Amino acid sequence: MKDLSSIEKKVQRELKNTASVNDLEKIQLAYLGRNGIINSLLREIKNIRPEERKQYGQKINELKNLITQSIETKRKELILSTDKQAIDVTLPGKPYPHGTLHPITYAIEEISRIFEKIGFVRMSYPEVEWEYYSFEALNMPKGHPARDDFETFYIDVPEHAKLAKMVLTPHTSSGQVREMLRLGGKPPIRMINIAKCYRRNWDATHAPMFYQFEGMVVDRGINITHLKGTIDYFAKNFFGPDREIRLRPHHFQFTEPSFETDISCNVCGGTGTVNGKKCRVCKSGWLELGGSGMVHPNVLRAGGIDPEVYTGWAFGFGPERCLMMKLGLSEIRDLYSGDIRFLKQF
Ligand code: FA5
Repeated sequence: MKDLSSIEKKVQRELKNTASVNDLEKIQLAYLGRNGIINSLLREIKNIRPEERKQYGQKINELKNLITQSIETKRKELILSTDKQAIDVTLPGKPYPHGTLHPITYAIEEISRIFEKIGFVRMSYPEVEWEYYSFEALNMPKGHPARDDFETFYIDVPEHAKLAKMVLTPHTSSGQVREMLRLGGKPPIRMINIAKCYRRNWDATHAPMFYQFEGMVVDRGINITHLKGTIDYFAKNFFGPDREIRLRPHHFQFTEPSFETDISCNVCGGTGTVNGKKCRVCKSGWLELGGSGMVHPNVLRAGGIDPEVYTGWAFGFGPERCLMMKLGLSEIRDLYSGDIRFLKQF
C-alpha cells in the first residue's frame, strides 16, 4: 500500500515536468501500457494474502483512474498551450501583393467618364477590320497615297469583293462609317470610340499596338466651334483647368477642313522656354494631341447621311500620348514594357 502512494506522487511529479505531448505518451505507456506499472501491480495480486486482495485490487483501480485522469488533464493543457503558440490571432496577417489596373486602363476609364458626362456613347469597333471601313469609306480610294501614312498590317485572307482586304485597324476612324450605318444613317450621333490600333511603328512616341479615342458628332448645324469647345472641355478636365488648346491647319482625306490639335505644354507653362532655354519636351509651348476636322461629305454619304442636311466633326487622339503629357513621360514604350518597377509609380 505504501508503494501505491509513492507511485502516485512519482507520476504527479513526472506529469508536472512534462512539456510535450510526446513525453506524455511515454508516461502513459510506462504506467498504463500492457507492460506498464499498473498491470505489473495487478499481476502481483497472487502474492497478496487472500483477505487483503480485494482492498489491494480496489486501490490499484483507484490509482489507475487517477493516473488516467491526470494524464488527460495534462494532455488538454499541453494542446491548448501549443495551439496558442501556433496561431496568434492578434498578429498582423501576411501582406499579399495586390495588383492594380494598368495606367492606360485608368486613362481610358477617365476619358470615357469625361465624354459620357456630356452625352457621348462609348463604342468600340473591330480590331480586325475590312480595308473598306479603314480607307475607302473614309475618302481614301485604292492606291491613294494618304493610305501610306497609316503603316498598316494586312491579314493574309481572301479579299472581299466590296470590302477588300482585312487589316489590323490602323485608326479608330474606321468606326465612323460603321456608327453611321449602325444608326441607319439617322443622326444625331455623339460617339466616343475607344479601341486598339496597330501600325508598323516603334520609337519613343510610337508603339505597334496603341489605343485611340475617336469622338464624332453629327447633327444639323454642327460646326467647328462645337469641336473646339468639346476638345477644350476634355483638355481642362483631363489635364487641368489651366491648359489651353489650339487647332492648327492640317490635311486628312476624311475631314475638311482638317486640323492637328495641340495642347499647351505643362513643362514650360506654354511659353516654349525653361530658364531661358528651349523647352526640352515641346520646343514651342505646344504639344500635339491628334487629328480632327469636319467630317468630309463623302464620308457622310458612305454612312448614308445627306451632307446637305447634316454636318459633323470628328477627332482621333492617343490615350498613351495624353497620359505621357499628363505625367511628363518621355518614352511610350515604358508603358508597354510590363516592368513592375515603372508601373508601380502610378
Ligand atoms: C489619325 O489616326 C486620324 N484617324 C485622326 C483623326 C480622326 C483625324 C478623326 C481627323 C478626324 P494620326 O495618324 O495623326 O491620325 O494619329 C492620331 C493620334 O494617334 C496621334 O496623334 C497619336 O496620339 C496616336 N498615334 C498614332 N500612331 C501611334 C503609334 N504608333 N503609337 C502611339 N500612338 C499613336
